[in-house]
Amino acid sequence: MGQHEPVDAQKLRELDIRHHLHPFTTFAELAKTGSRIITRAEGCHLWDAEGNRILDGMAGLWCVNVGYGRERLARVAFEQMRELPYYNTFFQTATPPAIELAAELARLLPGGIDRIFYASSGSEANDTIVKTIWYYWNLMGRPEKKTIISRTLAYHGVGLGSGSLTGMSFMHEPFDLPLPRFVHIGNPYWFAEGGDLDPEEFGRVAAGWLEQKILEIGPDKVAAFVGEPVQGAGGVIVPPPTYWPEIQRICRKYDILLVADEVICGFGRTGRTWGSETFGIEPDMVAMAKGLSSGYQPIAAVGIGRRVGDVIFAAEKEYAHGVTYAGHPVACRVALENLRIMREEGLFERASGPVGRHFAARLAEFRDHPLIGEVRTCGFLAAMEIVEDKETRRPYPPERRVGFACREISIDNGLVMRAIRDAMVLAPPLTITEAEIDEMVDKARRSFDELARRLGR
Ligand code: PXG
Repeated sequence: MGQHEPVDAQKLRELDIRHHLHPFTTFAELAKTGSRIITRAEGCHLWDAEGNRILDGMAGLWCVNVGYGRERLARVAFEQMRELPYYNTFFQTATPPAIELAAELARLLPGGIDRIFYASSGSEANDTIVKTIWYYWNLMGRPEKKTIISRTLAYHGVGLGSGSLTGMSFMHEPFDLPLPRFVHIGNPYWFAEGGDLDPEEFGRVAAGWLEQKILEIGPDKVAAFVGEPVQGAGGVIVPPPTYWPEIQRICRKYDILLVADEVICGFGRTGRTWGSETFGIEPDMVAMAKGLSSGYQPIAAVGIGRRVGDVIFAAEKEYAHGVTYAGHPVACRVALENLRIMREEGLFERASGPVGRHFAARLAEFRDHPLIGEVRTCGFLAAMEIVEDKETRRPYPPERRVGFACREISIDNGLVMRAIRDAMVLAPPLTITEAEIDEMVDKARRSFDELARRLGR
């Protein structure tokens, strides 16, 4: 690996603290610790500036579905940059990659979702969805039907609209969000909220909160319900199987649009191409990003089904929305090649095959660990809940930050796990092998054991 220049990590850390504001970071805390600087990656592993080799249990930020180091993606980006590095899709122009990717997504998407609008991030995709929902009801002559319902602990992005859909109070309070007309209901988090109900019953109860909220606001005022099939950043909240069919029924009953945020679940994460397929959701619109390009290029998209698509397509009116990089030819070319790799290697379904079963079975071993109150998996998504009391599912007080401590121990052990509250989360590249899953489980076990020792358990 002689082509890799050594980096002066200390110097970089100083510059980083001085000039670089990181997302979702307490700057004063970072100034004390400094950043871990990641310099290269291959397959499912990262290397930091000190030369440590780390298994990436999070596929970057839930996005590097085909793994790192794909020459083919680098090559198509290089070739597209040489041929046509940029042209826009405004003013009645288009480029071949933008058209071809739209057609490919229309082919892949479920249930008649066949029109694609591009963006550069999941947040922009969800802002597009918010505006398109409102535009649709305006075109339908129902301008009062505008309230959008999403859920607490939902993550839909950071824009003014997408950030309002998001249901995290720590992201709302500093920025005076949510905007008016955004309303949140509880989420189907059985482990934390289910009490004595069995998961199936709790799933129906949690879906019932949607109906209650619709009736409280008035069905004539409710425009849409937006949800992630599995809530990712909220803590890999896997809904009971009774939840989504009931949500679907309620949306139909009250004539409310149903939107699936597939930014994490899309492109094979749950063991089918779409989370909507895994959970039997028939959305009117979907948001896509992350796995669309496996993170090799910043690209996102909105898929629009017939109900909304036919109306906005037929309107004798400009759809006055879109960004400079919508349908960026390099990003679209890379996404197309990424989808080709996923198809050739069976990655859309890999999480529901033998390797996915190995992932679920090995992680299930942690149910016997003294710290772990629940292990839940869905495809290549997993959460392991650290609790103070396994019987009552009682968590540690948040100020003890045991999840954060576990994450630090884990990285030192050579595994990136994400801590969401005290749920330790995994979402590895879909290319992970059985041997790498074993490596992941060994490193996670050492981390849990070390944490247990520190907690005196
Ligand atoms: N929808 C979902 C379901 C997401 O998970 C977004 C939209 C927004 O995408 P952009 O590209 O604007 O970030 C996301 C993003 C975390 C974490 O800490 C999760 C995300 C982003 C950053 C951090 O788990 N998800």
